[in-house]
Amino acid sequence: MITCAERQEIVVDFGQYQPGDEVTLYSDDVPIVTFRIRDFAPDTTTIPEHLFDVPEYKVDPELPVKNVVLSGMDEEVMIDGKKFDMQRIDYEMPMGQAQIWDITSTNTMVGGMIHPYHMHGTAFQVISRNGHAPYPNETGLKDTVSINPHEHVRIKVLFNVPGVFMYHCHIIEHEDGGMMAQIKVVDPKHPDVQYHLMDHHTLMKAFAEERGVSMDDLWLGGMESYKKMGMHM
Ligand SMILES: [Cu+2]
Repeated sequence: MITCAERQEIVVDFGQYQPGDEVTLYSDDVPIVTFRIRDFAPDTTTIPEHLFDVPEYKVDPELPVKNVVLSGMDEEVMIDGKKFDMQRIDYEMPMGQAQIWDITSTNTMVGGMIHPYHMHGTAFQVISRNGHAPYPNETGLKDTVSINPHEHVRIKVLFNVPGVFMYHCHIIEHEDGGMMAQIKVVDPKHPDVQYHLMDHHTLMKAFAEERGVSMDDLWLGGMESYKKMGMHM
């Protein structure tokens, strides 16, 4: 299975088809994409046995395991018990040092829900699922990994660039509803760099001006979620 935003590189062999044939890729019963076969030349390329060397990140023994808890459904989605706040840094870590992150989902409602956990600014390595080896198709570097209910997925995280980055569930209703957090990656050579974090009022004002409407008439996905939770956005 591939969850939303997960990337896969796939080679499809259309060699058994004829020009004029149509081939449709389905996800369960839903057609995703239709290929219309036209004239084509044979391609005798063979796929190499070994595709990619996964870099061996050495985990820094000084960095403890960082836990991330994805919780809730609908309006109540959160990371580590908090909804996203544009002006809050949720975690800091040094640039250039690898750390193990343990991502879990406490969500078991309606048979459970998978959260595709995504990180900006880096590519991580999946090292285990509930203590077992990851799926064969997730042994390369990734930026999104599926988290099943009550599962603990351990990943090795290493940032090579300083800055402020997001980590979040990649289901759009969940990220809009606040299942997002921010990490500040600190370059040990320049630990005092300050970042200006955008505030919601400035953002909404700019949107309103761009669209030529009053701020009261603006609506952004996710705002209702914050309101229903009794939070100011
Ligand atoms: Cu989610």
